[in-house]
Amino acid sequence: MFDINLISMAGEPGGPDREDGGTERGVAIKTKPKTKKPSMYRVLLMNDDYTPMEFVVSILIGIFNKSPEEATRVMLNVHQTGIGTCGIYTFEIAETKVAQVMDAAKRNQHPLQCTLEKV
Ligand code: TYC
Repeated sequence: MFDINLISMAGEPGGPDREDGGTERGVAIKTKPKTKKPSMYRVLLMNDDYTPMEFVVSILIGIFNKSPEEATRVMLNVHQTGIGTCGIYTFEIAETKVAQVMDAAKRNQHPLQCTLEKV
């Protein structure tokens, strides 16, 4: 997004009153890129009593790009506390990963639940 900022206008208060015989007239503008950080979303995995630990680890490796060691650590944290973070992403990516987890769980008939929350 670009914002057009008025700098000054010849002949106006604060403007550049030129006595050098310049012939340019009108408005001086500059464009400033307006950068806005995207909102971030935490993808959460819920514990349940039935989804096999190995399945959760495979989800964390395959969808969240974790190493086997990190995937095991995250899975055990969810298993012990009831909930845990898989990662933090922009909305579209977070939403896609939640859908991928839910789809894989459904296809394999596991009750695994995954949601997102705004950071
Ligand atoms: N609690 C499950 C078991 O004992 C393992 C598990 C871990 C399930 C994490 C879901 O998000 C989960 N088989």
